[in-house]
Amino acid sequence: MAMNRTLFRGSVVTNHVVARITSRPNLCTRCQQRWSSVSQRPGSDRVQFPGAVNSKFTTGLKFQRASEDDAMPTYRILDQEGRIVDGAQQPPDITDSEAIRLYKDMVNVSVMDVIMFDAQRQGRVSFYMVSAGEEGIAVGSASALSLSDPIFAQYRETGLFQYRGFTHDDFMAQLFATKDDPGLGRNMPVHYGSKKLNMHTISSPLATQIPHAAGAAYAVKMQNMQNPMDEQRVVACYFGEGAASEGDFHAALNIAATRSCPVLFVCRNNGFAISTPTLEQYRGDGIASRGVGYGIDTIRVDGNDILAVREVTRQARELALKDGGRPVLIEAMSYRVSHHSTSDDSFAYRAKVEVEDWKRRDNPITRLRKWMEAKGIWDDEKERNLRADARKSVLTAYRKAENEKKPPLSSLMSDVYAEPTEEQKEQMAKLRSHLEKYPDEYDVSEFEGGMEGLTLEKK
Ligand SMILES: Cc1ncc(C[n+]2csc(CCOP(=O)(O)OP(=O)(O)O)c2C)c(N)n1
Ligand SMILES: [Mg+2]
Repeated sequence: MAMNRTLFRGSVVTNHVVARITSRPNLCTRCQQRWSSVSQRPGSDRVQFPGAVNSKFTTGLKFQRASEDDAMPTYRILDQEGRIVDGAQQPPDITDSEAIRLYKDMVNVSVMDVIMFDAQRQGRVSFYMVSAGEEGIAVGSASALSLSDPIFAQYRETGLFQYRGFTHDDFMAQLFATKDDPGLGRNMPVHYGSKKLNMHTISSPLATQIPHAAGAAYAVKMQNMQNPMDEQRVVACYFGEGAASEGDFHAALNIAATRSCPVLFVCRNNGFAISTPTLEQYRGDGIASRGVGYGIDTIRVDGNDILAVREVTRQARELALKDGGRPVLIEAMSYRVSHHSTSDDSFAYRAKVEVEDWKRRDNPITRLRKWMEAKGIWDDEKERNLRADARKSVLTAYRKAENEKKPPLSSLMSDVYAEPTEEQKEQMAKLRSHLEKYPDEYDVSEFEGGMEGLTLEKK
């Protein structure tokens, strides 16, 4: 019998196939007015305190206990075997070619991840983080966004970049910190960004992107209002459940809710914040319950089911644009199959058998593959070709980037002040004389322009 309940840490998968986005209670318009005066009417059955305008009076003294409530259900379309769970529902709204595209993007991410994880082990790059097990969340949600929707990501959403059109050359330029890296090698590997693709650069301090996204969504709301004939945009913001423990998460959700900002908060709940399992991170019902707490329309989805993630994101985007805008929270349940990063050995804090079990039992890539095979649009030969092509493309870009020049030496100090300061000029002069004094110790030829690249000029 097919398993229809998968235990994510702290939640249960159900076969509910209606994308039931848990909506905030229907407040009357008067209650939503900022300056409305609330007074208690004689005989009213509910509280009219300004802080809880729709609460019924009760004589029963009962503490609300989260542990007694059912966990929010987890929406899915496919089961672990890639079969449609509920045949009575509309079939997935996706063309064969789009499904194949999603599949190819997930495989490309996973092939690159394996190569780059090994590259770090060989000392070719300093650091790397894989998305193993979570490729479906990034690729599936990206496919339901508009290319013009600004994205604020964490670091385990490589599939977003892949789907939007980041090439293997783009990935490698950042990973090897070449002259073609728009960040000029100032960030750690995997901190991608792309102005062209409307993707803000990833930042290491956890959760900082969440208030940024709420603020950007407020700006986008204004633009949507001022230019109603233009394509209406939303902001998409990604983070892990661990990042949701930061104060920034709470501030961002509250401001987005109170200012009705069109932003999709997409939380990847993969069971861990490095070595801290979710059981030790919180006691509530995942991250989804927090969305409801902030009055935000919220849904939980099976992150290993890419078709479900795509459908939920599509509907969430529509909802976020309704009535001038509002935030929506999506909690995508998954499991972090790999170590946290190349700096981590997860078998120090979790059993290998648990990881092997997840790998064998459930995976967004194999799930979609099974669905496509049953439809007759995928087979072993296509699979072999896809993997061979992906590997070849990654390795070609890898070799090219490895031999590429580094950013010019001046990038050590450029972009700090509009005009170079006297102090900066002095430091550059000192650096120049040091390099000239010890030419055998420093190979400046690997930096673009060599010694010429030391000139600190106004752009
Ligand atoms: C403010 C801050 N605190 C701590 C860290 C160290 N740190 C990096 S990743 C991470 C875990 C984040 O977990 P989660 O948000 O669930 O993302 P996941 O790695 O599971 O994808 C921690 C604690 C950090 N980068 N920034
Ligand atoms: Mg996590």
